[in-house]
Amino acid sequence: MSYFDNVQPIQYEGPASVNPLSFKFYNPEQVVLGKTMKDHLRFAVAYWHSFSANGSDPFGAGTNIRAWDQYDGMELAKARVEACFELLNILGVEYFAFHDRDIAPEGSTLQETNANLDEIVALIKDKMNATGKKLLWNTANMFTNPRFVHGAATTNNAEVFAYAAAQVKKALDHAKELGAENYVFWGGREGYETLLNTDMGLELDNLARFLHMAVAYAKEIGFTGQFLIEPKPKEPSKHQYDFDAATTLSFLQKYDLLPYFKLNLEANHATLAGHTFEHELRVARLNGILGSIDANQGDLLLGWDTDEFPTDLYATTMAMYEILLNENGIGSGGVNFDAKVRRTSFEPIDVVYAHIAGMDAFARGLQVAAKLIEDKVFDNILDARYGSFKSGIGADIVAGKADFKSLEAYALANNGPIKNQSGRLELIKATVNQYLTNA
Ligand code: XLS
Ligand code: NI
Ligand code: NI
Repeated sequence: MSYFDNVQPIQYEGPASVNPLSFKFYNPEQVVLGKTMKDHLRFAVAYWHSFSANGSDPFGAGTNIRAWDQYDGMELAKARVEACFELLNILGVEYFAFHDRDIAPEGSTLQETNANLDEIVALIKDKMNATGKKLLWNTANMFTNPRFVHGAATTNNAEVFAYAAAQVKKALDHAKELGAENYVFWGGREGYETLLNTDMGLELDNLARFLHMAVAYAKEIGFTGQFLIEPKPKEPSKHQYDFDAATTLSFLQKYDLLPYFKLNLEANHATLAGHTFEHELRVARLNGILGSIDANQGDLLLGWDTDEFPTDLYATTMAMYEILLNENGIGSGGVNFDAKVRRTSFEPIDVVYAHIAGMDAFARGLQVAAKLIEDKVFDNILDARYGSFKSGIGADIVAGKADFKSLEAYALANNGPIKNQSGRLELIKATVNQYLTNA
């Protein structure tokens, strides 16, 4: 049976096509800067948004019409696996990502829960073998169940810490079993509501202990996928410890975890933290920890994680620019659609349209970013803007040949007024617009 209206695999038809079930920009085998689009982008479908969510919001019930909802329990879990592989086939997407609790229902004991998981993981493994689809990453959901009310690795309750460890241990076994290329830690409840009852020092030390245990266990079982931390400043926690890329970087450094972790950066989390997505990608890239991305976008008028499908070409261009400049591009990571259809887009076909929209937005962003790089647009801007550090006193500063005394002597000897150059911001923005429309 088909969960997506018997839609046939989507083909590239080019920007002029009026067929809504076609790619306008995503042409998987097209080579851009020496690599196919498919290999640059490594798209992934997120299980939780596309197969587990029902379209509910805090004020209203689910609206999504999904044929798998005729089942429940393990039958529902199995139907979702079918639906997932059907969608991957329709979209020509090679990767998917899931939380443990997305794929199988919890039982009444941890033993039962794990048995449910094992059964579905075996089914997923068969599907992967039959289709060649791959797991970009898996993760443990340690935020939905009420036991995590005070956190998981940063809880005040040691029993919860132990339970969380057991959960991640199992998730790592499954990561290994399915050949996951990464494993993600997103700490939705790893934060606090008020310092009045919080031992921040202990909580952060415990988080580091927990992550070191994960590193040790992965080594023990021979799981070689990349560990990723996904920063987010808030929601559901009021203050989340992995606030943004820079905060997470300093945490990793302090606790000697930097060799084992990179970041999974999400567009909407960046904006919640008061940054652009490209800011987060730049911070990660400059520090060698850009691992993967969760592709979505927020809404400027809303202050929460709306997880909309990414359609803003300006944003996807700037994101792809950072990824193209990253050593080895997105590497073992990918462009994971951590995005959901709006509550008003409740038909199954909307899930297909939404992914096409996101894939085309990233493909177009890739094309424009590649052209900006080929034409050295930003290189030229930076060369001109920072030219003062190429010769004279600037070159001495960069070479480490200057100190306060030599700089004071220089400043005293140059009595004329200092001249600055225009930043030419409007001209630069107009140039980017030209590339967006013509590249
Ligand atoms: C929530 C996060 C979550 C992670 C995986 O805001 O984006 O979905 O990607 O736990
Ligand atoms: Ni995410
Ligand atoms: Ni998110």
